[in-house]
Amino acid sequence: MAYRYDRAAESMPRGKLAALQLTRLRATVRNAYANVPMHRRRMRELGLEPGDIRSLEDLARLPFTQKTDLRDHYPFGLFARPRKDLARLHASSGTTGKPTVVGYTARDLATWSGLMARSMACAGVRPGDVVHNAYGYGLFTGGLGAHYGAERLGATVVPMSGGATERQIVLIQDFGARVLCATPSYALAIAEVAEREGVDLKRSKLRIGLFGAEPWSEAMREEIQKRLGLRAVDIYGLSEIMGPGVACECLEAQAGLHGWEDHFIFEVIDPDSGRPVPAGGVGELVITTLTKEALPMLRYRTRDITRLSTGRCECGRSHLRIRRITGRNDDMLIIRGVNVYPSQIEAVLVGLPQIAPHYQLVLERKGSLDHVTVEVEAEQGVAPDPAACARLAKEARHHIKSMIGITTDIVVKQPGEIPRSQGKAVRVRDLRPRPA
Ligand code: DLL
Repeated sequence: MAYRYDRAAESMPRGKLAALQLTRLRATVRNAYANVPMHRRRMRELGLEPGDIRSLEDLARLPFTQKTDLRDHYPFGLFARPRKDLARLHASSGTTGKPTVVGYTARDLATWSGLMARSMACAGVRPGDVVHNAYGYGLFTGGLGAHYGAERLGATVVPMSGGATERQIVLIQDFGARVLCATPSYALAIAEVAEREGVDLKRSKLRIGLFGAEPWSEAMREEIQKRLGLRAVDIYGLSEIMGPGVACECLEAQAGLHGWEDHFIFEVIDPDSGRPVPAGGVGELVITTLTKEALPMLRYRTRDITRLSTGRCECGRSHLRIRRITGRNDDMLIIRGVNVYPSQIEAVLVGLPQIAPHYQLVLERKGSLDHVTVEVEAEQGVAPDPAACARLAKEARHHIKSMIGITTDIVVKQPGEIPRSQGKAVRVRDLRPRPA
């Protein structure tokens, strides 16, 4: 039977889980109300007091929290503990304005490494494994999150961070890594550099990849598995809630991310109306923390689009599953009325022969209309002559049109011309004029 990090918690009967959630939700609301003026003010405006939260259904009465709230209370305004009680700060850079700052007490850090260890074990990582950690170290939660989780699990961590790809490939082989932690786009970049150098990582000891921090598709999963010879497992998280390890797929099913319901409550809402969608419906993921001390979050709107399923998983875990995140409702592109996520275009491109899985979407305004150019790369070995490129472009254009319904221009670049990521890939270059 597969190694289980915390059997009692992971297989807890759902009734018991719900009772635990309610106790913890009430404590979280009390903490937020007593210690965070914004939460107290908002609850009072709705005529709510902590004692009004008597059942899990009452959660829906609480106001949402958004990323802008963190920015508006920069840097420490939403913390429920004095600054001197914080053991660590992380921050995520936004595209505009101030970063989002998050803080942890020592107990929060212990909870996080415990959940990361649980996630890793769920993905098939075992005590004693060598874990090659190529998530960026620093203010980004990926590096340190995976690091302490792997240590807590009893694995041996190689704290690589991103970049210096040739060196990563040497150390993966020399240290006998069984596990690779990276963004999916960086995992592909590693595969590509290895192939170029004549190294077959399929013959290394790598067996498991823990990939997350950006949207990716099933097609991308297959591609990475094929090229690195490992099982690619999806892991999810966000700094505002904790960091990586909020949810993780199990190795047994690789079919949706078990969201750790003893520490979080997951809801899916209609992003326009804010109302819950019917069970199993697609919408925006909203998360409430249940055990965070320093930064309790009430109904945080993640902007991530997905759906939940509560059906029993073959691995035996009782916690619900978050289906693959298809994109964010704020990176959703609306192109001539069609809602498009970059990951949909990726899924089409990855399926086309002779096109490498690296791409960028360039958005421009031509007249009053949005115009999309998809820059793709020919695979190694495809003739660089204009006729071959034109053929590939025509094919990609046709498939994007027929599968997604939008008209695009395709520019076929030569291998290596699309910038490679060492962390989260930049998929969209938006050159449209900003509204005044
Ligand atoms: O990306 C935490 C993380 C690190 C997760 C390493 C997994 C692995 P942030 O930088 O705050 O935190 O970005 C959070 O990244 O709201 C999603 O939009 C996206 N994201 C994270 N994991 C996934 C995933 C980290 N598995 C934002 N699939 C989230 C799709 C993901 N998108």
